[in-house]
Amino acid sequence: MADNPGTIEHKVTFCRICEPLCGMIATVEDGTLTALRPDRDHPLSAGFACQKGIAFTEVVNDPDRVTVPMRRTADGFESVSWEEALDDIATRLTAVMRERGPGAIGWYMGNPGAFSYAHVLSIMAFIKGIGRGSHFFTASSQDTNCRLMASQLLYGTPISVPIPDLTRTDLLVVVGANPVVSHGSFLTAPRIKDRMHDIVKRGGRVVVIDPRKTETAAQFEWMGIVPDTDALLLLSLVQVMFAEGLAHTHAIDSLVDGLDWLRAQVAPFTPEATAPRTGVDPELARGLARDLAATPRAAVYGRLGTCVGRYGTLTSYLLDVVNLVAGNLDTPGGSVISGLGVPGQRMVNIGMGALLRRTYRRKRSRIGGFRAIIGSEPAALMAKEMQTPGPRQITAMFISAGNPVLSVPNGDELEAALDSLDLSVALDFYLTETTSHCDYVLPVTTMYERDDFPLTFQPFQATPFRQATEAVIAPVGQARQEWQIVGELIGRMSHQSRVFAAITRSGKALRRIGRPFTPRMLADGIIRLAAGGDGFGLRHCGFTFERLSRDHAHGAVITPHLKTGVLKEAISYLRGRIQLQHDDIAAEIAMVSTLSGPGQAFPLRMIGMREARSENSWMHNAPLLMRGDRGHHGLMNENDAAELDIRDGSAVRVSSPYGSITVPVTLTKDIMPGVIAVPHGWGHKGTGGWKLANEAGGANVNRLTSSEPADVESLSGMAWLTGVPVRVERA
Ligand SMILES: Nc1nc2c(c(=O)[nH]1)N[C@H]1C(S)=C(S)[C@@H](COP(=O)(O)OP(=O)(O)OC[C@H]3O[C@@H](n4cnc5c(=O)[nH]c(N)nc54)[C@H](O)[C@@H]3O)O[C@H]1N2
Ligand SMILES: Nc1nc2c(c(=O)[nH]1)N[C@H]1C(S)=C(S)[C@@H](COP(=O)(O)OP(=O)(O)OC[C@H]3O[C@@H](n4cnc5c(=O)[nH]c(N)nc54)[C@H](O)[C@@H]3O)O[C@H]1N2
Ligand code: SF4
Ligand SMILES: [Mo]
Repeated sequence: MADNPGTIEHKVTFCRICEPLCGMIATVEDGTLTALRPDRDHPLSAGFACQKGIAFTEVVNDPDRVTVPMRRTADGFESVSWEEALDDIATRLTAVMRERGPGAIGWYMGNPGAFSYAHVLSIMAFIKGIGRGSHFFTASSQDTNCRLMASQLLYGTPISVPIPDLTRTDLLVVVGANPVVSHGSFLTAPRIKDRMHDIVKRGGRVVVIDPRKTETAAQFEWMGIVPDTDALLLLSLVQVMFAEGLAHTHAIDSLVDGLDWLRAQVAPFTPEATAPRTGVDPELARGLARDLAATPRAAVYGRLGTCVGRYGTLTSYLLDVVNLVAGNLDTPGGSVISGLGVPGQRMVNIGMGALLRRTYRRKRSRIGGFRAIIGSEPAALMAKEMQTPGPRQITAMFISAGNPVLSVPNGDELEAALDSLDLSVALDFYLTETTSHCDYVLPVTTMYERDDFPLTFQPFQATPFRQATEAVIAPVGQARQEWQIVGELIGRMSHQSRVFAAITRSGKALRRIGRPFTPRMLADGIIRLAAGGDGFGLRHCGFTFERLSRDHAHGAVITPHLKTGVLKEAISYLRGRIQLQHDDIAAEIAMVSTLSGPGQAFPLRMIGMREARSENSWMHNAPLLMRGDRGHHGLMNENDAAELDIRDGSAVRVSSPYGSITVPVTLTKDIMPGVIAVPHGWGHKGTGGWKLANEAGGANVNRLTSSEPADVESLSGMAWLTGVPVRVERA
């Protein structure tokens, strides 16, 4: 990076805080990032960026940022050299491996990890190299694993996930998502709010099913629902379609196995039968089922609110089933599984799916016996995996890009567990509630200090699109990229595993012929093989990593619309048909049908709430985002509050069977009675770390959620974060 003194440069790049990946122009003065503004020439975000994206300059230049390796001592952290830190970590890790085996080692990768291809790929290599029995956790068990599991059941592979064809649909039903605030998830669609308004402009509708009249629901049509009852409503929608002869049976008969089984399963769930529990008027439910089946271009889209209840896999499965039975799967304006467009996609899916299904069957968590989704275990059980003695007890733990003390159920338990480890290492740029418990905090680069290609999000783009970027500034201080840190450890431990030895050998061989050995080779390979790529020379002018970042800096649209009629390619089962019938699904349906309302002791239900100026737990130290009297507060129905003699703005004590917190509440009509919404990611106390965040106060809502195996969703290991029974009292 040539950063000549006195120069001001404007570099084209993109934001990687959340999923739309908005185009950005970075102003770099003398090698320092001084401003970020939205890129008007980005084909999709076209001059839009949100407050978080703009405020990221303050994260890069944050005086509280960790920019040198830190080691924990009896009285706080001290800086150490990279050599000293890496040597000591490798030595201690080797000792753990020798004495206790790979099963004593664990890694948790948090949400921002998914935005860096190199981070993901290097950890996968590391875990593989540590060997069988090691533990791998990600934020996905608080987020997406049930969605992946539903896909594994239906299509045979967790990686075939349908998205709504946003740009062509005429009826979009949004279930448990708040895209006006979240900017879309499992759906990469810059300016998503505008795209939803386009639907209305072309004469269509957007219906939002949510316990709260959210910022999204307020702009479109709101249908209130009792938390954690979506599965019942969706069963009713399918029941109506079958009972009223609206099901597109003829069209889908050749696509699926188990249609009669499904019909029998849903038969008891008439809208009248489920209404007392969902709170949805039976006529409204019937109307919605009819509209979905009759509108040629309609799609149901579910997100976090449908994943973090107790029936996440069933709910995700039913979302697809509604689309399928209504004739809206794999159709223009419907719900579409769009792959990367690599040659032999079906064969790739058959192979990958078989492998992942086998891992699912074979790998079980030590605590609770949960199966592994894409090789990952339930993070809700991480603390118990550290504290329960026996073979495979975790005694050495790595945490990259995560703040599980705030993001995982029962943060208190996790804090204690982290303190009990023989070795704990964080890869982060802040001293947080989590990292401040670690023996080492290794400083990493922010997104603007690394090259990138958003590999994870490619199949979820509403408009197929490619963009890659180079780093816009050099690493701040001594920060290093995650893959470089992992690489250093692998190099130091090459005698400990065959995988590490092979990686080290390949690295040396490549360097000898003058080629750098980096994960970029893999990302480049995928770009070249995928739609729009150069096919390794077969397609003249096709994309490579370098051509994308150099010649298409603002990004390139590949096709204006999603490809449809491609369902078969997405299916991993050899029969090439969707499998509807599963004993596990039947068992979940039986369970949800006995679902009871809240009891006397905990009469309310708690849900989550995302905020425009937060990103989970990690942007509360940016002054731009903390202006005004910004603080943590819950949201409560004003009638519920009146009964409890609670006034607007007053502090309340919220208690669940698992813990309690105190938080001020705002009163509103715009939430279902019996429901309280509390944002997560607050309650900062990163010792010696982010000062502004610590001063902001608030409480860790995950002191109210459960880390008991019985409360973890059985099929996919999802944490239970919504519909949690609580009691609210004046504080
Ligand atoms: N500004 C901002 N943007 C973000 C984030 C952030 O923290 N701040 N986080 C990012 C991350 S990590 C993610 S995963 C995405 C999430 O993206 P979204 O899923 O779009 O965002 P949420 O706000 O979590 O939306 C969940 C909605 O489900 C509702 N809900 C809760 N329980 C239920 C239920 O039982 N049934 C139904 N039908 N609805 C329910 C909630 O009221 C809420 O409106 O957002 C991303 N974007
Ligand atoms: N009650 C409740 N709990 C929830 C949720 C909820 O809705 N309700 N949402 C859940 C969801 S969807 C998610 S995704 C999780 C998120 O949970 P986590 O991923 O565990 O936590 P984050 O708050 O996203 O913390 C991200 C950390 O990564 C660091 N970081 C940022 N960028 C980088 C980077 O490039 N590299 C590295 N190494 N570090 C970086 C930040 O400093 C921060 O410490 O929370 C979950 N928890
Ligand atoms: S919406 Fe997300 S990707 Fe876009 S600027 Fe904001 S934080 Fe960045
Ligand atoms: Mo998430």
